[in-house]
Amino acid sequence: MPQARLPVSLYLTAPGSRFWTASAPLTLEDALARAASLGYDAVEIMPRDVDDPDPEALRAAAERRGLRVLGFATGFIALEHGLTFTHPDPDARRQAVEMAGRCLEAARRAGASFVSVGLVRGKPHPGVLPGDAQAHLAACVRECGLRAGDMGLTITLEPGNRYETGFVHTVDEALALLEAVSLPSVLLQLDTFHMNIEEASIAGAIRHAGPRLAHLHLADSNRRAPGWGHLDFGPVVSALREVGYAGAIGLEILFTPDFEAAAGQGIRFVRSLLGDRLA
Ligand code: LER
Ligand code: MN
Repeated sequence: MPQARLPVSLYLTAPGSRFWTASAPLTLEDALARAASLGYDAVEIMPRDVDDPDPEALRAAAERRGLRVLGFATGFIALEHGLTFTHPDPDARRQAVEMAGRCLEAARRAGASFVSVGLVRGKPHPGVLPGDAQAHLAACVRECGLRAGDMGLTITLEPGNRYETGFVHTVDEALALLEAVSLPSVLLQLDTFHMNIEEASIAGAIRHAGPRLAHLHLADSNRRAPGWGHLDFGPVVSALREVGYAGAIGLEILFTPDFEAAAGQGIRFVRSLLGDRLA
């Protein structure tokens, strides 16, 4: 039985977001229309805030164009509110988890299947011992994982580069956290841009993730569209096939020189590399 068509999603940030891969100055409606016309199957969203954009309105706008909303990101909790899972103040950590819970609810209402945990992990704080920070992080991710499980959603933990987050830079570190959290609703999300900085081998990291790999972000070495940097994606594809990856390919890229050119390069590259199916 051939695998269903490999979905390709485009990572969008809500207008006004402070996230550095912020979509070009397009309205979300415009970005959805262009993504659909370029042949994307789905989008992921970094909201500007809880319920911004409105989840039902986002779902309707996406579905009108034949797009699925695949996932939400929680980075806004850190970027817009300064709340993180490793904050020294227990009340700030509790608020961060509450906001992640509201992001899960928004994702459910938008028809998404996962919520990613990246920047909300935070950065080391002088008043927090490393061991305590790890314990706080595991406790917060576990609470989010329990809520996600109750809603039929997945928390995807994405190792990030050391310049953006202070914790969980590699697959090894992410697997240790998954082990500590030990919930089927908490899985891995990998990103070739981050792996190029932090891993000894991108293909090796994908193989190491194996069946825990729930989602993949693709970008080249310079976070531009794949094919516009120096990464060799051949070994990445081989590793995805070896682990039987059956998720989507998410293009999380800088929209340079402009949205159309970058997003167009992204989907053309993925389809030329993978065709319609990974298997
Ligand atoms: C988000 O998917 C990402 O890759 C990071 O830059 C922020 O968490
Ligand atoms: Mn990513």
